[in-house]
Amino acid sequence: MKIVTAVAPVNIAVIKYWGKRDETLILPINDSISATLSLEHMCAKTSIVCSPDLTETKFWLNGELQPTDSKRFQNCLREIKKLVNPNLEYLSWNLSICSENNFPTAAGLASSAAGYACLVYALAKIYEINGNISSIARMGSGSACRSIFGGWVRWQMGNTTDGSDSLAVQIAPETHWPEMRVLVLVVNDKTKTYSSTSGMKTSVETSTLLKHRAANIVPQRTKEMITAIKNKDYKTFAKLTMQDSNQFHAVCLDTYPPCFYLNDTSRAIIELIHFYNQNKGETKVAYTFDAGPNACLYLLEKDVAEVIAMINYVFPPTSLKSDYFKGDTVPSKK
Ligand code: 2P0
Repeated sequence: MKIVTAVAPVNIAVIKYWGKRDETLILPINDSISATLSLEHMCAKTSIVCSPDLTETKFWLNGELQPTDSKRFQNCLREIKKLVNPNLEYLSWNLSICSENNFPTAAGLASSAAGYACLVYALAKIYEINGNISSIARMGSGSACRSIFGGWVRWQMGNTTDGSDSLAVQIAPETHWPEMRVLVLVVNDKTKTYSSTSGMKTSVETSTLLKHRAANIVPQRTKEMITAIKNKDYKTFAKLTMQDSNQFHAVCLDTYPPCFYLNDTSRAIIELIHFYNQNKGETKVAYTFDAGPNACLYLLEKDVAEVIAMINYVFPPTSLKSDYFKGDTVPSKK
């Protein structure tokens, strides 16, 4: 019998992935960049048992049995098995896979990113595979390829049709910008109304803004973001992060029918951050929102206490779930 347990944190994109050119292989229409959070807070944890005594492969997520015939799960398993030494005696044994998230699942908090990164990493450990497994994690969920690495990570869209060059690379390690922090403000921890997968499919089919973004905006913005991260240039990093979040949500509005991920509280947070930065006379906080109303704030350690105090003042604990406020360090340990 073989047993492996792995942990993978979520990643929060500062240049957003939105739109696929290949739905099956999960190939994106643009590059994206994110930071992987540290292991203490928002993580998926996956344990895998591989044994000749198991009569079938089973997969539990947060205590609920999941179908193992899903295309994404099967694609990951198949691609991992392609890399396994065919003489490995336990290659044909069944698996018992148990995965848990320590934060709300499918609430627009990158749970599938952590989940598939963790699953693929644990499978690679069980089968003793080395090398860049991010392109396999990508087949589980696009953003999962970025959680394979700690620190600052770029998902290169690649240009092949087989997806072999669509993988994640580390821009800078977790030690690079130790003052950086992420605050996650949970506005709503319910499952989101429109899944990212179907939302981005409709965007690709209907949004002309998305085409303009992928062709004319993201390539240059990606270069500028990499330079800002490498130089630890917070002001430029923050502006690009907020602009990219806003353009992603503009694409969601340009989608027909539109996807509304932000709510009134999200918009109030955006206004508050701009008001705060303006009053401080410099950029202190950057917001970014994924496919849900929850805000992720990137800021430097020295500003965390004042920003938390301000948020608690403007949004008293009854309006935001303050018990979910997380102070997290990025970049992280892997
Ligand atoms: C991102 N998001 O870059 C963007 C920003 C949501 C908004 O990656 O269909 O769950 O599994 O590839 O990875 C969410 O997309 O979608 C996402 P699939 P995924 O973080």
